[in-house]
Amino acid sequence: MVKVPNGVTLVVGLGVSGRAICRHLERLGQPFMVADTRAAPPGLDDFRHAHPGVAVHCGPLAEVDMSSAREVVVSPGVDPRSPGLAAMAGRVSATGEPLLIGEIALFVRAARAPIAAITGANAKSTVTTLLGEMAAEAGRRVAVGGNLGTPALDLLAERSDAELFVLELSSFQLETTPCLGAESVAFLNLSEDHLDRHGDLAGYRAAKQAIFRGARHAVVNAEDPATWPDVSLPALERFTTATPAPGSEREAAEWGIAVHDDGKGSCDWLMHGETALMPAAAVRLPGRHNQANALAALAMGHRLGLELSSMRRVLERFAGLPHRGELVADIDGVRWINDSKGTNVGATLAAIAGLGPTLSGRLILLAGGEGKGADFVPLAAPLARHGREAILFGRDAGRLAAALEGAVALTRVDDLTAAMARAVEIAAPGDCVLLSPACASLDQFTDYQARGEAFRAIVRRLDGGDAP
Ligand code: UMA
Ligand code: ADP
Repeated sequence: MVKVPNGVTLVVGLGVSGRAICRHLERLGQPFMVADTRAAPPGLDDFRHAHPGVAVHCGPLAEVDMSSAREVVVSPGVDPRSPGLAAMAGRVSATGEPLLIGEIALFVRAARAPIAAITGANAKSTVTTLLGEMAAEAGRRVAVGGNLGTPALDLLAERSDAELFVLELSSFQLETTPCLGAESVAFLNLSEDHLDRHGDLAGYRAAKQAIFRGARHAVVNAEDPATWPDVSLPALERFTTATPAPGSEREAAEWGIAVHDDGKGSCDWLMHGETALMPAAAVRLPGRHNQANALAALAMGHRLGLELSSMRRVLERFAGLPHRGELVADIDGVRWINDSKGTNVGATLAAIAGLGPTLSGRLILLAGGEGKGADFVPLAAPLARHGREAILFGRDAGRLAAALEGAVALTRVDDLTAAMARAVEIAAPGDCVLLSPACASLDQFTDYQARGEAFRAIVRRLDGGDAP
């Protein structure tokens, strides 16, 4: 048994967050040691080199006696309910602070500028990036990171002059954050993901509800009650892309879409209550789901005092992040779209529903990988409406096929390369070949970026006239 000495902090995990936690504790002069459940975590030698003298335990956490630790700071990829840690859950310090926390709890303690935080099953990175760009465009010294990009604790050191932090937060980060205390938060949507960790949708939702703790303003999805807070908050606003009933007045706290005539003709506009903000078609990101994302970012930016003109400029120019609905090429009238970040059913549903109605042809869906225990049946109806064929690969291809049977033509292949070869055979002008796997990539790729890069590389070869 390895004992954490009295007053020493235990950092669990040697990944990106774990290393940021170590750097932060070092800056504070707080003694710490590290444990990682893996026998040989990647980058261990580099770590020892960067932190000589820091004790590191590799192997089961049940071998670590943490009863005297000052506190235990866990990385997001480590389940706080796992053996060895579960006993620490619910324990508090002499001053009543939980002893088992995550990186974001340390961040909240040290941050000296307001926090704007975004969570949801999907669209977090898009909305986080939009809001960060809007704040920068409005001249704010803004630092953006968290689950996306730079780990939150590194922002404190790298951007010590920041007057605003914009953080993307995952359910894993939120469930170990006792009180975020953000100036403005958004809970964008909820659909099945990470069920292998959270057990069921209720567990996933409960973890994400932590974003509301201590929040002074929140933005939620009017069409998704699961995003509404369980607690009462000082200020609550909603966004919706549903068409308002004819003649109905939009509430002042609602951000939505309505037909508006600016004197040059009438079309759909993004609205705040009864105030028209900008034509929906001027948002560069395609599809209704991205208009929802624009509304959420506008609502948060408004609360943070950003001028509408700056926010509009960003929405007019922002073309999207790689691997999220990215048009890679149009080859002989067939559009090839990389949505490799569609790693769960909700994201793939949004991609099919957003793209399907825009096609003169049909949709060819490339899907499969690690399904994380999700129910794929919701994909059947939109595929029946818009699909030519679903081409399935990877570990959960069989589960996908069982869920989609009868709704759309199905082909099972070994991998993405074979899926793309099949797509070439069946695609007709006006069609769209969409890689939106509804699954994680880890069975066949290192991550979703590698999967998206593989798709891009094959499409580029096709564009040059080669077979995949
Ligand atoms: N691991 C162990 N034992 C350990 C520590 C880690 O087996 O003791 C495993 C985990 O189970 C996981 C992997 O190692 O498979 C990485 O875990 P980690 O906690 O060390 O992860 P980090 O490298 O610190 O990266 C994390 C986020 N990853 C996860 O939450 C899994 C990164 O988000 C995030 O960018 C980074 O912190 C900085 O904050 C990635 C992610 O996939 C993009 N997030 C999930 C998502 O977006 O859906 C939540
Ligand atoms: P996250 O950071 O939450 O994973 P991203 O911005 O990276 O979110 O987008 C992930 C996926 O979500 C993409 O595949 C994208 O097509 C899909 N998506 C984008 N907007 C929405 C939305 N409003 N609702 C559901 N899915 C969406």
